[in-house]
Amino acid sequence: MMLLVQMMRGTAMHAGSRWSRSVERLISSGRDINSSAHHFSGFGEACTLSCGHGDQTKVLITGGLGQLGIGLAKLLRRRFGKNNVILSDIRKPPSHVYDDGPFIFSDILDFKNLREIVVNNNISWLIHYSAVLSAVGENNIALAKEVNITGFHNILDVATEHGLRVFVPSTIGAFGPSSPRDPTPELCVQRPQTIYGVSKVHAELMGEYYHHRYGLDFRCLRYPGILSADSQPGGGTTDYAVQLFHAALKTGHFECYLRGDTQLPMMYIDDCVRATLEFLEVPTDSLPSRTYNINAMAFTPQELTQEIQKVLPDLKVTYNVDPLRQAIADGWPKALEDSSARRDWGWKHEYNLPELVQTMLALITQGKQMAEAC
Ligand code: VAH
Repeated sequence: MMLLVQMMRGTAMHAGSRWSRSVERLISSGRDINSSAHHFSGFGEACTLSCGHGDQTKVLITGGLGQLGIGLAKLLRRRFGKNNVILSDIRKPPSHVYDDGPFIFSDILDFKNLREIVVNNNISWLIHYSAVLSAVGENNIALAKEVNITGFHNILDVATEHGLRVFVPSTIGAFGPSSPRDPTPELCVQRPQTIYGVSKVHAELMGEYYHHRYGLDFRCLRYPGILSADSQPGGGTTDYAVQLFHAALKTGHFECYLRGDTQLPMMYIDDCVRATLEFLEVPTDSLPSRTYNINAMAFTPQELTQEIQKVLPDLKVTYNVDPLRQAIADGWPKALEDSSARRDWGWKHEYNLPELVQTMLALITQGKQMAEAC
């Protein structure tokens, strides 16, 4: 705890004296920040129990260098063993990624390459994180179609050919302005107005078709906006929430591209990756559905700002609305209804807004201190 206290003091000093008073207030409040930083040591015990008996789950994660891949790989490596989880992407990763476990080049648009990887590495689970997200997709529709539709078809065909368990994330973006919005039920009208949302509805429907037609073990969770401290989101509409935390600690000011009253469903990355693993471990015959909503919290930029100001009261947020991303957000759910996941496979979130704010501020502070120490 003391180390973290010094780290936060150090960051505050860097940001100017008025920030040190804010951070001092946090420290003197005696909040035990460390305990809110989630640990998966429980899987460590499971790993020594199960991995020693030749647990043959071999996982390939595509799009592994995006916001979620590295966090998911960490969790799966604790569960199945470091060398049984292969991270892949078309980009060269930072050097530490090579140290953390197997990393290979994989291009989902190259069916032959994908097939070779699956066969040569005896893959049994395929987690498909490659995607062009909402805002980037609206500015490059051809790329979004190529990656999110053609690439996805390759994934489906390789998974079916080799009898893999395949996970493809969907999103709140799979709903549109004509869907019920608060909350959005699992089964309802889906007429999204982004190429990202259209491609994800296509993925849900095609995955379920392959399940019923060929027996493919297809699984899909509709993710809310995901927040993570040590990885950047990749050009979506919910990215403001992550950017706000970094700005709060760096300069104390953030210009938000959404209106202050724009409520969106959000989730902390640890809940997201844990939900994904728990869902993937359910025996396929025990799942009544293939596609589920999962929900944790929902907030507006104003509500997030107010929660952070409880720790950093001098934080200033101004608004400069981006019409494209505001229009996208205005067509998305305000909250997801997720009772089916809670009933069918015991989904339960652990992070609400206060825990999110404590954890994000603590982890970003730690990250800055470590970067400055190098
Ligand atoms: C986006 N972060 O904003 C992604 C996500 C729920 C939204 O799919 O596009």
